[in-house]
Amino acid sequence: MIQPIGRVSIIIPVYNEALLIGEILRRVFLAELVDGADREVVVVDDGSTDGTVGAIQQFLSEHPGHAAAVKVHTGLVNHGKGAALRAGFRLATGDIILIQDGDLEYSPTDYPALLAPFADPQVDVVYGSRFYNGLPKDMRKLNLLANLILTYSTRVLYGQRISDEATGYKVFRRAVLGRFELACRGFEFCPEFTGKAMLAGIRIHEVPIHYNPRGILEGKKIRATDGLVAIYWLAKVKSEAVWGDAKATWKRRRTVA
Ligand SMILES: Nc1nc2c(ncn2[C@@H]2O[C@H](COP(=O)(O)OP(=O)(O)O)[C@@H](O)[C@H]2O)c(=O)[nH]1
Ligand SMILES: [Mg+2]
Repeated sequence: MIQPIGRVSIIIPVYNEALLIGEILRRVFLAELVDGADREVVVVDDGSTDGTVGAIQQFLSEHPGHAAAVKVHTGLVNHGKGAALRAGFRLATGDIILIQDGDLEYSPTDYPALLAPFADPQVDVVYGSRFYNGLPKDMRKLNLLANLILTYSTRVLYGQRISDEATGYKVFRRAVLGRFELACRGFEFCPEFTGKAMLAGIRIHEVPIHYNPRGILEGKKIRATDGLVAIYWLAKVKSEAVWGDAKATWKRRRTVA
């Protein structure tokens, strides 16, 4: 059975992206989706100091036709990418949530490929994989290593073979958010979401995507320490589940005895 896709909520977390946010918004609106789908764009800024909010307003005044499809959430205090995403999810009304980073590392021309699998009602989560067809060009060695370790740790801890755990392109049915709670504030959104989705028995589908890496000088905020925090979160989510199961079994035994 083929299921039509309704609204796609594109969530864009931005922190100090004044130079790029206008261009990414332009690309987001230019991009094709899939037949029958329409888009809603939710931009979440928390405490940017470089004029990002002004750049968003400028885009909207130059493209009044898009304004009705854009929600802008701003906060004065910086809480991190995870907190921004969770704020965005609360504002989203679409059937499908698509996370779009506010830089130019990921290309909205991949939307049709990312959305097509949802025609199958069995598919709940799709990741765009940077490693599907081998190693991406120009990724820094340390980044590459961190990504490979994270993906390998996911396989070992959760038993599901995916090729790119930390990808920015994570797309899922909004209903998935009702199946587990998220507590992340920073970059640990990725391991928390992956771990909890896998524990909920959800199979993560992957499609190949394009990737154009940027460096710290170009505004990248993630650091090597975030890779360590991500591995910690993969292990934490898993161990909390194992511990929770053990406690439940112990309680059941005590009630029976
Ligand atoms: N709202 C918000 N967005 C953030 C924060 N940190 C990073 N981002 C955004 O998250 C996206 C990914 O950040 P980036 O540094 O490129 O990390 P990477 O692509 O995961 O390596 C970009 O759009 C950033 O602007 C934050 O503290 N708050
Ligand atoms: Mg990025």
